[in-house]
Amino acid sequence: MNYTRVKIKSMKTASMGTLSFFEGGTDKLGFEIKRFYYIYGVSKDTKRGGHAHKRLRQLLFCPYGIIKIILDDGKEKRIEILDNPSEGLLLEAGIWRDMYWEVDDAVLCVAASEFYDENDYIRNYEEFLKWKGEDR
Ligand code: T46
Repeated sequence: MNYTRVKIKSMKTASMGTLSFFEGGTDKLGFEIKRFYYIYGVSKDTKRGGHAHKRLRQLLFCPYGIIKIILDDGKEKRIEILDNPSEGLLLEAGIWRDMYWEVDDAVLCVAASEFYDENDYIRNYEEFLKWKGEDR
C-alpha cells in the first residue's frame, strides 16, 4: 500500500519535555505543505474519516493520545496506531481511511499537499472501488 510510517525528529530537553519538528519541502515530505489542520476535542470511540482522496498527499501525526487508523487501497487493509508524537504516516493519494479515537481528546494533526477541495474527496466506498478499478 502506498504509504510510509515516518520518524519525526525529536529533541529531549532534559526536564523540560521534548521538542519535535519536521521541515517542509519536496525533498523531505515529497510535497510542499499548502495547508495544516488539526482535529481535537474528540471523545473516545468516535470514528471519523470514511473517505479517500484523489490527489491529496498528507502527513498525519498524533501529538497527544492514541488514534487507530485503518487504511484500505481497495485490495488490502492495514491497521496503524498513532500513539507516538515522534512518528507519522505519510499517505499518498487513493487510500481510503477510517480514524478511531482510542482515548478522549487525542489530537490529530495533518500537513497537506493541497488547499481544501471537496471535489478531491471520495466519500462513498463503492465509488472508491470503482475509481480504483479505473486503471489506478
Ligand atoms: C483526512 C482526515 C485525516 C474544511 O472546510 N477544510 C479543511 O481543511 C478540512 C480538512 C475540512 N473541512 C471541512 C469539511 C467538512 O465539512 O470540515 C468538515 C469536516 O471534515 P471531514 O468530515 O472530512 O473530517 P475527517 O476528520 O473525516 O477527515 C479529515 C480531512 O477532511 C481528510 O482530508 O484525510 O481528516
